[in-house]
Amino acid sequence: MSNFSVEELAKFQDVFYKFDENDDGRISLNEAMHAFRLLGFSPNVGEVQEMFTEKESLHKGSLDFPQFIQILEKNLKTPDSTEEIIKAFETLDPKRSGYIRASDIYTIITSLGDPKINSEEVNEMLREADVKKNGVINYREFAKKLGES
Ligand SMILES: [Ca+2]
Repeated sequence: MSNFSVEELAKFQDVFYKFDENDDGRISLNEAMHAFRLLGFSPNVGEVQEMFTEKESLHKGSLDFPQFIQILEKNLKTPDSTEEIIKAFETLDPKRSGYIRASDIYTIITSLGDPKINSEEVNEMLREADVKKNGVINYREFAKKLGES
């Protein structure tokens, strides 16, 4: 049903239900926007609203968990800023050292599914970015380079 791992889904669920204060399994547009930001996603309001109208649900003006996930998935596929890419890298760098393994960067970039970048190009960029040739990359620099490409 989704491209997310079990761990990610558990985290999303956690946040979703945290915002669902009255426990009816649905959150409002405002709550949803807060939840997205908390999770490091930044869909625009229009896009989220579109989801509401598309669904024509009985519960206009609120999202259930599957809809919430659908919006996250859409945004995963179209990262719109360097900041978002950096956030994705940071999840693998809990100590905020600024460096992660090239192989992890590769996994993240290819899972973002950006059609503009193919895996060959990612490999090439990683080789260039690995200045110390130790398989570890300064991911902020790398994200900036990606944004420029
Ligand atoms: Ca609710």
